[in-house]
Amino acid sequence: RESDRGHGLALETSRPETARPPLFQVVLLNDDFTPMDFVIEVLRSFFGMDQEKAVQVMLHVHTRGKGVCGVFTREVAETKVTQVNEYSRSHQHPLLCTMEKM
Ligand code: TYC
Repeated sequence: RESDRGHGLALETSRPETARPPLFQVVLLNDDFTPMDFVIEVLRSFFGMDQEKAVQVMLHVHTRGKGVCGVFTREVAETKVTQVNEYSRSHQHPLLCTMEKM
């Protein structure tokens, strides 16, 4: 944001400003039914986590109610949310994924 970077005069005349796209957290929600192993599989396959990280994030969601799977630009975040929700539904699990603007 302009206010984060200064007024753009004098000290920064030679550095062109580069726009940063808005970022979105992709968030996994807890539920009482989805098996822990299925959530771990989702975190590994859609978000590239190793086993240890996936267990850590799954347990965070299980105990705290929700948790961040990753931070992406809008289109990538929307694609992740759709793919995870369709995958969960196709396996008859109620697991839900959403996105939140940062
Ligand atoms: N609460 C689920 C259980 O006890 C596990 C779970 C974790 C479900 C994370 C969803 O996003 C989730 N089987």
